[in-house]
Amino acid sequence: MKKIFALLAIASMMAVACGKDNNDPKPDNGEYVKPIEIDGDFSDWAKLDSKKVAASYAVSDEENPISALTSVKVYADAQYVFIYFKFDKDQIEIGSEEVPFHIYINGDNDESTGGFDNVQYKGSSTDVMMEGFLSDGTDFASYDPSVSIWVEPDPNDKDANPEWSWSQILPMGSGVCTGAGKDNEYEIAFVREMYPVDTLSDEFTIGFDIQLGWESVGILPNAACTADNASGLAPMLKVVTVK
Ligand SMILES: [Ca+2]
Ligand SMILES: [Ca+2]
Repeated sequence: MKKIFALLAIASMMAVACGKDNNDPKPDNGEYVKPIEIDGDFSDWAKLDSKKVAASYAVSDEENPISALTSVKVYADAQYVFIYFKFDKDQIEIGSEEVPFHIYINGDNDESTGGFDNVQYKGSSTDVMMEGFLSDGTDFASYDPSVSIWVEPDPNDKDANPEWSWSQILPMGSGVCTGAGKDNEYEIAFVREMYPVDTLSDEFTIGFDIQLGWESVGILPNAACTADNASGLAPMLKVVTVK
């Protein structure tokens, strides 16, 4: 009996110790603890339950030459959408120019709303697009993008671009996101409450691109370029909110 108590005591001590190391976003007192700090230290990502993190990895650059974005991870909780990505340092020089980065969100998980379908992602039904910079031209900058919603292009308007038809809701610098980078990695926290159309669904899909000179040089998710899919389009990444 004594032995059992001793084992139970050790087990409970271990549970306490594990709990402390676990970076648990829901401590016992119910207070919200941000699971990811936007500080350019990416070790906090390793502490998340990988089953709850959506991830996408680029196909090889032989399969798809738009290859500057190599991997992305997304973790969404009730307050934030956290994004982590890695880029190819040989293609992206943070210190030499401004580096645009876009986030595309099908925030209602509804294929009948939004647009940008089959432009960069298969059937994306994108409702919201964020456009900002990772670099100010000399160093990493905090990503604080403008936010736009998709508007159906007017078929009677000769100047309308059916592939790029956005209406800006928030200007750059509104505080919708914060970001920090180091070497070839970057992390972003997007304030969920600032999503501009209704509320962001618990399940949504998302895609990303990194640009140079306003041309996409990396897109995720992506797929191999084939005869049937010359542009190497893939569906956007599905994210399920952790509650
Ligand atoms: Ca961090
Ligand atoms: Ca949609």
